[in-house]
Amino acid sequence: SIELKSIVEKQIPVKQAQIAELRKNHGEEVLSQCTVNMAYSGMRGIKGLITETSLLDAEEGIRFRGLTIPECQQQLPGAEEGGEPLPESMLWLLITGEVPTRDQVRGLTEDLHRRAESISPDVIKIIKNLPNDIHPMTQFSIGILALQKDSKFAQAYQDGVHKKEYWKTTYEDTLDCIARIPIVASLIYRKNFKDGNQIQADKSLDWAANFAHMMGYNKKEVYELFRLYLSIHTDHEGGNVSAHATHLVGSALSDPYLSLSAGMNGLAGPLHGLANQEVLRWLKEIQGKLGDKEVNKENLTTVIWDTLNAGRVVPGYGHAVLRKTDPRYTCQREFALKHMPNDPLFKLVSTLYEIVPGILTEQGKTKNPFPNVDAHSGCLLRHYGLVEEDFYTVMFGVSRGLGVLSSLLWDRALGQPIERPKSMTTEALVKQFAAK
Ligand code: CMX
Repeated sequence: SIELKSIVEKQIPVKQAQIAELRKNHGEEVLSQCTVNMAYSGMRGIKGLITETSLLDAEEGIRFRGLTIPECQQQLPGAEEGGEPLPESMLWLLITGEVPTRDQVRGLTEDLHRRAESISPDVIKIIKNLPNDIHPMTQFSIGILALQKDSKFAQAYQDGVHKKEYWKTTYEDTLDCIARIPIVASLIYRKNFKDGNQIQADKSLDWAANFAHMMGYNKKEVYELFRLYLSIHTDHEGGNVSAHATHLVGSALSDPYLSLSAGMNGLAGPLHGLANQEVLRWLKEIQGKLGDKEVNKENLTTVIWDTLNAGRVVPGYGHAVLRKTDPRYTCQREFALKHMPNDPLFKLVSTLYEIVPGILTEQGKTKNPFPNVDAHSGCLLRHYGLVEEDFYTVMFGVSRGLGVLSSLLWDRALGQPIERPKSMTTEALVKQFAAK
């Protein structure tokens, strides 16, 4: 929307001045140190990235522009009275740091509908022709790359645009991309798992509800679930694989489509976003093993130890930064308690929640024995008939696009440089410490 763009335009010089002041006064101060162990441990704990949209606290969980998930649920405009926030509200918050009014959100929804309309027919053709034995996440990444030919940033760069103007076409690409990825995703869904016919957008619906509609789901409760799901998966600060990959690739001035596609390839890994698919597979495996037997703590304990003793991880548990139950898990649990308390799969997920942390603690390896976002999402989707777990990470990806592209917009607005950390060889380190 024109309003959103003009707010960003006003915010940019303020933020630039704030950063200039910070760097002038504290530019040479140490933010964190990097030990040899850290270099060998996936850079865990090194503070070396700037991401403006959200911040993760190990105990408390994520804050989107300073707001916790319950605060977002209270403050961000939704579609239903007392209902879940609209992802458009979240997008506005992520980009501007401000809670939007209902009118502002309505304007943004309309803007997204308009932008979605002009999706290139070639993209639809490319997706329709993709073989179904390509994983939906790979198809999604290909779909985003197919959208790239309409990148306004790439065109502007070719035309010799001034650095100071980069953010303007990044903004256009960001909103175009967010408007169009639900079409790409729903088309993959319809083609892979349904009759293959594309369902046209319903412009009377908000972005999330319309996505559900284009996939073929039209219950009010599903709309609410999509609004919640697509709001809470947006952002998780900058160091996670999908956010970092998007930022890294974007730092080479690859346009938002190329950058997001890179992020999605990272999200497709089983230790990151694919964990939601893995959780559902694992839950079904448990159900298969237990057969008609009643689910109880004793027999589940055996199954969990079997998983660990087979050298596998318990999917949906643990986190690189969090040290408590993920609030994204908690709000999904609350949704289940409100809408589907007697669902058998929810009961299984709940019982696991009671015992997995104790078992992981007893095993003594995991730094965080508590559940993350992926432990719960599949059971909610399955309840409403969305049983195709291979598709779950695509839904995560559609949501993650909102966060990582908002960040990328600010990367360009603030003139962040190409990312290029220094790497070492083991040989060089051995030599460096040999004299000590
Ligand atoms: N089950 C079994 N073992 C686990 C575990 C789990 N859920 N979580 C961590 N561990 C193990 C690690 O594999 C590691 O073992 P090794 O020492 O043998 O290598 C050890 O505990 C220490 O790991 P950590 O420091 O606690 O965790 P990391 O920061 O290295 O990894 C994560 C974090 C999420 C990859 C890890 O907890 C994991 O594999 N979890 C299961 C997969 C999952 O749910 N991923 C989704 C995360 C959320 C998201 O990005 O979507």
